Amino acid sequence: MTLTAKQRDEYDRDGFLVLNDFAPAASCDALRARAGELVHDFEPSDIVSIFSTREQNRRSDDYFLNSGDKIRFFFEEDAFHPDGTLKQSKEQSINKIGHALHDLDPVFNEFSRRPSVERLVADLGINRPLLLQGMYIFKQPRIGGEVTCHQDSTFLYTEPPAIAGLWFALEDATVENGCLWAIPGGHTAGLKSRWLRNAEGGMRFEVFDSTPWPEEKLGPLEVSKGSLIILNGLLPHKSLANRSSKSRHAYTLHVIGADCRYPETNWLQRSPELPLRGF
Ligand SMILES: O=C(O)CCC(=O)C(=O)O
Repeated sequence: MTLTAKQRDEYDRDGFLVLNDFAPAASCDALRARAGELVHDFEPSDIVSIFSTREQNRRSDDYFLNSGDKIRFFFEEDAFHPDGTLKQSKEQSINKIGHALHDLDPVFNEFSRRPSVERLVADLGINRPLLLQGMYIFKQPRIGGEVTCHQDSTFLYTEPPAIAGLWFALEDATVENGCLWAIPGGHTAGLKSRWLRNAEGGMRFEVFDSTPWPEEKLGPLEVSKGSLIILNGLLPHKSLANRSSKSRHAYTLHVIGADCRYPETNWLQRSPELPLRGF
């Protein structure tokens, strides 16, 4: 067992769990170095998709919607001058890389499929796990955008809603540089909305509960490099903009059980050439 009974109880009660020192510093550095190489090799000139970190404004363009089985690069909203040129180097302008890093890149594959991660997922009770989404988040100094309060199950919907998000801190994450915030126990209040594909194209939200988030209940999850935060898919969480001079890199891996129904109307889809895999 990776998790103690107490930790399991804590996860069930709060909807999240922090495991300090889960990933060795050298592994965090290896992921950071690999992300740096991917960005270095990325040619940004023909990419017009700016990833909006305000979820409701997320640009529903093909570049994003077809990235479930690719490695693609999404810019910070504040990365551009009005004339469309980058304010800073591309290395300082990328919001995230997604969404199949764990299947397509050998370094991220190795990290994501380590026995320690596999044991952890088994301890969470996820049967026949499938690694759905692998994403590198930069939270750039000064321009790292806010991620508004949301539940991951809104975007990665399953029936029943059973998904775990593994959020690995590759650098210290503090209030200053935009750490995660979460509502302890907020996962018990049910799913508020679902983001799904329209039959005629594009995306829409289906709203089940339109009451505002009780944001006064959000608490900061400040963690040090190497920590892992496990997030229940129904847990309301967010992160504030990073206006500091420090980046806040993180790698996230979302895992579902193969026994859950994963609708074809979810935005993240795989081509038959790259089916979802477990460990
Ligand atoms: O890393 C962040 O700032 C937010 C990530 C997040 O909430 C998510 O990917 O669901």
